[in-house]
Amino acid sequence: MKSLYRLSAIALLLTSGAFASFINGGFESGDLTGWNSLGSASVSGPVDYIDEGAGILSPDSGNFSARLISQGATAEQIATQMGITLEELQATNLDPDTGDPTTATVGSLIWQTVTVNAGDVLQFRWNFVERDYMPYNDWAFYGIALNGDPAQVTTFASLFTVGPDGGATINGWTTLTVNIQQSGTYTFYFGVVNAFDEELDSDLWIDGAYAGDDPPAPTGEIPEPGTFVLLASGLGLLAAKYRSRKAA
Ligand SMILES: [Ca+2]
Ligand SMILES: [Ca+2]
Ligand SMILES: [Ca+2]
Repeated sequence: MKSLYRLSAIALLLTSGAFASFINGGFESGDLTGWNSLGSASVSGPVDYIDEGAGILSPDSGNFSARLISQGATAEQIATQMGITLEELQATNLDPDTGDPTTATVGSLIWQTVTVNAGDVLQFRWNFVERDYMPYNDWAFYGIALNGDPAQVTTFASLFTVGPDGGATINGWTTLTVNIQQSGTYTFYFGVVNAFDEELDSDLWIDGAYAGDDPPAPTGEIPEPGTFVLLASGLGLLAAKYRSRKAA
């Protein structure tokens, strides 16, 4: 009886095309197995940024991390993949002086669809390497889409905060945790884009992607930046959208 139940549970997972946690969330297959990608996204061992004055960056755990370079796909392709407009993507990174959205040119994106229960968390380790200077405010973001809806996109690293002056800066490995308040099939996106031009690329490294109720304890010296509560604000946004549509 138990095995029958298990079999039907597996069949259900196979039909929905989503799994209860990330496949290859630590990228230790040495490739992007389980992930989809757009642009210059791959899996990497240590990278030498010494020529740019930033040092060597090594994978957070194991031998590999995902390395996304802000090249290869247009910002429009990236926004469309997440179900949002280019303008909405650009509005996730406001100019620190003027408050205007930042023009995005090219970048890369990875994503995976996972079934998540209420009370679970999305957790991942990120490391942003900025290799430009202001006003070329390259940025990294994650997106969360529930049941195929447009993604709610949040910027978690920008050149302005990591290293606004000339030369490259490695932010350091950091944990980001998101509380999931509603059960469903989620697509989680991680991306990085160039701002204004396509000259000096910034990189986003991702490792340890986890979705479930027992996340590994954060490691490293940098404290986690806080826990983001998703759907409360997401639903608020949706409601606001419907309201404005009705008014228009
Ligand atoms: Ca790894
Ligand atoms: Ca810089
Ligand atoms: Ca750049």
